[in-house]
Amino acid sequence: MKIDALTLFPDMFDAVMSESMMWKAREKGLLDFRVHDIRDYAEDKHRKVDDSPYGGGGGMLLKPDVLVRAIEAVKAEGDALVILLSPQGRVLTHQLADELAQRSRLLLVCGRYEGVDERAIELAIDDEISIGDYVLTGGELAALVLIDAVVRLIPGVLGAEGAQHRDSHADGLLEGPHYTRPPDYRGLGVPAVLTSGHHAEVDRWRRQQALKRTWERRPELLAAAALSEEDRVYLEQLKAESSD
Ligand code: 4H4
Repeated sequence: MKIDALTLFPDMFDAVMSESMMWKAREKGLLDFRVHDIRDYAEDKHRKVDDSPYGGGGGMLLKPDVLVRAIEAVKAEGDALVILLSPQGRVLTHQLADELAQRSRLLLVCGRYEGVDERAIELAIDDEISIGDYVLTGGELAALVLIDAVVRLIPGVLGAEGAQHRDSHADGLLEGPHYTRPPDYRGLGVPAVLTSGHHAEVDRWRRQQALKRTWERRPELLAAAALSEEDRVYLEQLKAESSD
């Protein structure tokens, strides 16, 4: 997969894109990542990339001509799905990350200031994606979140094949509790089923814990989750117990 990032702050990507998972993905040839500085596409002598909004209101916007020129230059190297990171986008979910992981090339446009001139969006943006309903100072952190969530789903990037597809949210549920050594920590033990050696019982317990935690913390996820009849029976038991 190729991912290009268009940004005014290319240095922001260095540390994260050189850390273990990303570095291994790049070394394995599973990820080709490149950063491009939007300012390189400003043609005036002051390399101006922003300007004040028509109609007033303060703040600055990314100029359409500079941004479209930058996007078209990067796309000239190969077609890509052009994504603007912005609060106006549809919110990133596991399912959306999984869809993006199937793509051969993504071009991530990192907004700055108060946003982007609408004509650049109309002419050159394919999709707007938000990482959540809050406003950041720039789209770079959002782009890094999206890259992390997508790249880890590329087959071969993470060790245990397929493990990431059993992650929290992968099946529409939150994950339940996890435990590791020591067996007793400050008087707190480990659920006996986890040391029983009964793998089927462990799987059942983990599924029930995931259902319980999802019901308690994010009940709205249950409507879209793929639930078995056994899952539904367990949830009914939970609801009955809670109303006692
Ligand atoms: C864009 C800030 C638009 C404000 C921006 C506006 C996010 C997010 C984000 C820098 C850019 C901000 N990007 N998910 N959340 N004027 N980006 O906040 O439309 O409010 O991805 S505005």
